[in-house]
Amino acid sequence: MALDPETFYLLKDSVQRFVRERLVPAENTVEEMDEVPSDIVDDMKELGLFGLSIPEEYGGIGLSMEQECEVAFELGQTALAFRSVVGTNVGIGSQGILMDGTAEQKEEYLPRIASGDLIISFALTEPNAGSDAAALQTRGVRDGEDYLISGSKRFITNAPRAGAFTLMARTEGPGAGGISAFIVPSHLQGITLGKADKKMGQRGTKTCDVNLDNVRVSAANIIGGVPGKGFKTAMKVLDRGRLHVSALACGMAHRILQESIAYAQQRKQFGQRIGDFQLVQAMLADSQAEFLAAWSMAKSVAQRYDAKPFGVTDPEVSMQASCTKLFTTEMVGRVADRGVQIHGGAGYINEYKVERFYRDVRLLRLYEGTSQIQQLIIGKYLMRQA
Ligand code: COS
Repeated sequence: MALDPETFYLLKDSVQRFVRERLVPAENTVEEMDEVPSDIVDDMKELGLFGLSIPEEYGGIGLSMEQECEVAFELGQTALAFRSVVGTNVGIGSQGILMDGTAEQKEEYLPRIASGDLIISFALTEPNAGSDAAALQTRGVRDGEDYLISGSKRFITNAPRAGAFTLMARTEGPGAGGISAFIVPSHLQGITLGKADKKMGQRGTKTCDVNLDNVRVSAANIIGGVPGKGFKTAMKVLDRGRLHVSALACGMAHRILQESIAYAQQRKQFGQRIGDFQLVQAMLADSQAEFLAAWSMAKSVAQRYDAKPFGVTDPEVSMQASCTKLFTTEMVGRVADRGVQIHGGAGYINEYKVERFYRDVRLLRLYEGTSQIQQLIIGKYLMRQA
């Protein structure tokens, strides 16, 4: 699946213009209001951003992983809250249905996800199951043609906006093989949302707990119709999500670098521009070199992801996706840190964008698998290969 190069070029051009002319000027509003303005969300729908990764037959744009990364890179160059509005529809919310769902599930849900009329969240994490996702405790107990689902999900991105959840629950017993993935409409009786999380950064993104108390969900809502496959679906979704997050990290690194260069060009100390000092140039150079390495890596691994059959796991590609998530998100942390350093005291002041971006990028090393989880996946693969 991929968009033809000419149409993709036009799409990318529109996204670049949208970021420059609509999103960057609204960054302060998002920070102050802790909300993405609804007219911007409408424009995102119009541009097709909710359906980037969904095939054309279901009303999406049908980008390849590499093309999706290129768009994520552009969206990464502004407040990450904008991307978060479409993020779960493009990635972790929809992809399980696309990869493993039945024909009926795809037809029922994907068109509305692609248009943005239905916001879908991914509900895996729980209070007692974060990195150890296979230990999740939310239960689905069979009751005739339905399951009764009870438990708590934590830090669920877009939950306050969601019309449905791709939700993992234990139906078959202990361990990874006991988990099933359900499509759970958010209006069902027994679902309540926790209070909005107050976060370090990424203001304008919406996360909260999702509590389920005997929520009656039809067995027909198990993704793919077969119980016990949910953990693998979740892992496949995360492989893809990790590449998307990598591209986002690279986009943000590029933006922070541009902010740092601009500041180094205009700020004068000791009678000259600080950018003329070699110690400042060294920081810029390190950031540029690391950004280039990271972005080259992300594009290259995305190409490898595209080269395998869709929805089929290649453990080598999964390992490479983890390498990419690890490297790119750690990289943007260093670039943001240097960005603040180059700005000096001004970098600690909220008026300058690097202060905000420094806080925003911290999350990239945590969600969709911490850096340590990526290391474990890589290490385990290497040991198994040997
Ligand atoms: N694609 C498909 N299947 C996968 C897979 C992948 N990328 N990774 C693992 N699996 C399969 C394994 O093959 C195994 O199947 P079998 O039992 O048939 O062999 C099963 O899933 C269990 O795998 P494993 O034994 O490796 O599971 P672990 O419990 O050891 O943990 C980690 C795996 C730690 C990698 C997983 O729990 C993880 O990714 N944790 C982080 C969760 C996360 O990213 N959360 C972020 C919040 S969601 S935004």
